[in-house]
Parts: sequence; structure tokens; C-alpha cells
Amino acid sequence: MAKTTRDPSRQAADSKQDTTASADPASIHRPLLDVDAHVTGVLSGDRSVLAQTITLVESNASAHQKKAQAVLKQLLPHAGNALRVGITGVPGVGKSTFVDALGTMLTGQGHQVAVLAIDPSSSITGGSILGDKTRMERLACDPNAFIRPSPTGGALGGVAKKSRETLIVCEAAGFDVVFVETVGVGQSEITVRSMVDFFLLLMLPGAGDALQGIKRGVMELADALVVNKADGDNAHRAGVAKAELDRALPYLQPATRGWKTGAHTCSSLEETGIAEIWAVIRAFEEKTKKSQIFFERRKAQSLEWLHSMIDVHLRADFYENDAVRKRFSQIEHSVVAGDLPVTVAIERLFAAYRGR
Ligand SMILES: Nc1nc2c(ncn2[C@@H]2O[C@H](COP(=O)(O)OP(=O)(O)OP(=O)(O)O)[C@@H](O)[C@H]2O)c(=O)[nH]1
Ligand SMILES: [Mg+2]
Repeated sequence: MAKTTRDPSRQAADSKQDTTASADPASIHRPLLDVDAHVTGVLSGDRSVLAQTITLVESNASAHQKKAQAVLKQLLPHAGNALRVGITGVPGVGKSTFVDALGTMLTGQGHQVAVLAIDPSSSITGGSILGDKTRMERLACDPNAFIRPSPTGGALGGVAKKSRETLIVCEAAGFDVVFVETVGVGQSEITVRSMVDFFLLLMLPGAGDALQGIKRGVMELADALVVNKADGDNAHRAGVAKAELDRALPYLQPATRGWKTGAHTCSSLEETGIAEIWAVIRAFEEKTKKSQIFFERRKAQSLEWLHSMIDVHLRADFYENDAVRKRFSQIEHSVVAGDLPVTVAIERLFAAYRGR
């Protein structure tokens, strides 16, 4: 269990500045939670506290971030026990339908399933197209499942930071399988790859164009290539696409040392091939745990996270620096006008940043 030592001075400060509740409409009539209440609530699997804790973790307000860090620090020793599975693929390939089908199968077997979404567009538009609960109808009302749409706001790095922290919170709450869904349109696949154990690329059936403009690099991130919608008129085309992938796979770099990425077909709608894909995921887990590669990857991911967070913090610190901001537009102007070489501009900006 979590330590229950209380820090009255911090609690007082927190309650004074805390506006978490107003950010979450559902919590308007809820009392504010202190750090211990967040920790014990999450550890006991209380869904309402879980949702409030994720809201706290996602908040950008500095008072919330301080409190969130205190909560996360206590939750961390209880995290890490889930199998983390990333799902990517072009818009409409059936990611949510697939997760609904597989997730429902798993809760039926006694698993606790959490679904997180990383939506690269939310960092631009502030909207959240992924993790749409209506596309996961059964999981959305399954007591053994929890769906969290993508956090909004901030650059992809910021969204990913929040998602990683949300993952820790979900694991501490006892979820033993966590799916991370992201739309396959670029950088977000790499981000998700860096936070999951197994990465699955969903593809569309289509003879002759099995590669579907999906970059080789993305295919090389995947531990399984799955042709979805293998039903009705598409069943045959899905088989052809799989055969084509089978032929292409020997020429691709495998994503995980000691694991042969395979091609598979399934229908998320008719729920065929889903159990077989889960068997592949479990075989992967068993094999990579035995060879230690599973644990080595997790360690490498923690380090990668540390370094990417240093980047995020340094960037923010630089751009928010008063001296930098004061000089920024003038220097930008001079660079654009061709009056100032970029190298000199950098020297001046960093001199300002360092207070020289
Ligand atoms: N025939 C068939 N249709 C499917 C299958 N899986 C999904 N679909 C349909 O494809 C459409 C898109 O499915 P989603 O699960 O929302 O796809 P997605 O990849 O999550 O989409 P985004 O989140 O928008 O990127 C829906 O109309 C689904 O009903 C399948 O196995 N067979
Ligand atoms: Mg979706």
C-alpha cells in the first residue's frame, strides 16, 4: 500500500490553489482530493478517483503539476505490471473496433483493460478525435474496462508525457492490459512505440497495394501486421494482402530482437482472428520475458522518456524566458531580413537566456 504520511503544509497550499474540480465538469460537486486520497483511491481501483487523478495529471496548471508529481511518485512503485499494447493504422482502418473486440474478449477472461489514445491532431486543433467512446460501445460500459480519450493541448511531446503518466496511474489502479491507440499519420507512431511492449499495425485489405503507402519505417516498428476487415467481399483480398506481406516481411528489419514479425488477418466486426492475435501477443510476451528483452526495452524506454522530457522542459524554459522573449521578435526580424546570421542569433538568444 501507499505511504500515508501527510504533509499538512503542502495540503494547505494545494487546497488554496486547487481548481482541478472546475476543469472537470463531472467533479463540480465533488470534494477536492488531497494527495493521499488520490493515491489510496487509485490503488483501490476507485473509478471516480482514477478519472480525477488523470484530470489532475493532465492539467497544465503549475499547482496541479506539483500535486500530480507527488501522487505519481507514490503510485510509481505500484505501476509497471500491465502488458502495454500499441495499436496504429490509417484513419478508419478499425483500430477502435479492434480494441473493442479484443478488449471485450479479455474482460470476459477476467482481465482489467484500459484504453488510452494519443491523437497527434489534438496537439494542433485542441480537439480529440480518438478514443471516441461511441466507437468502443461495449468497452465503454464494461465495468472491467476504462477508456481515456487523448489529452488535448500542447505539442505531441506534451500529449505523450501526459499519456505516459496516465499509463502509470492506470497500472497502479490494477489494469493488467493497456491499449494505446494512435492514428497512423507520422510522428505519433514513434511516440507510442516508445511507451509500449508490443506494437501492432492494423492494415486494410487490398491486393497489389498491401503496403498502402505505409512507410517502411512504420512497418519496421511493428511486432505484428494485421489485415483487418477480412470479412464479406474483403475476405479474399485480405488473404492476398497477407500473402503479399508475408513475402515482404523477410526484407524488413524486425522491431524486436529475437521476434519474427508476422502477418495476420482478422475481422474486428465479426470477431474472427481476434483470439489468434491475442495468442501472438502472449507468445511475444513469454518469449521476450524469457530472453530479458522485454525488461531491457522497458529500461531503455524509461531513459528515452527522461531525455525527451529534458527536451520538452528545456524548450519550454527557453521560450518562456523573459529575456529571450524580450529580444525574440527583433532577432527573428533581423534573421528574416538577412541582417543577422542564424549562428549569431543563437549566440545572442542563449546569452539572453543565460542572463549574460
Ligand atoms: N467490414 C468491417 N468493417 C469494420 C471492421 N472494423 C472496423 N470496421 C468499420 O470501419 C469503420 C472505422 O472503424 P473504427 O474502429 O472507428 O476505425 P479507427 O481506425 O479507430 O478510426 P479513427 O479512430 O478515426 O482513426 C467503422 O465503420 C467500423 O464499423 C471489420 O473488421 N470489418
Ligand atoms: Mg479510433
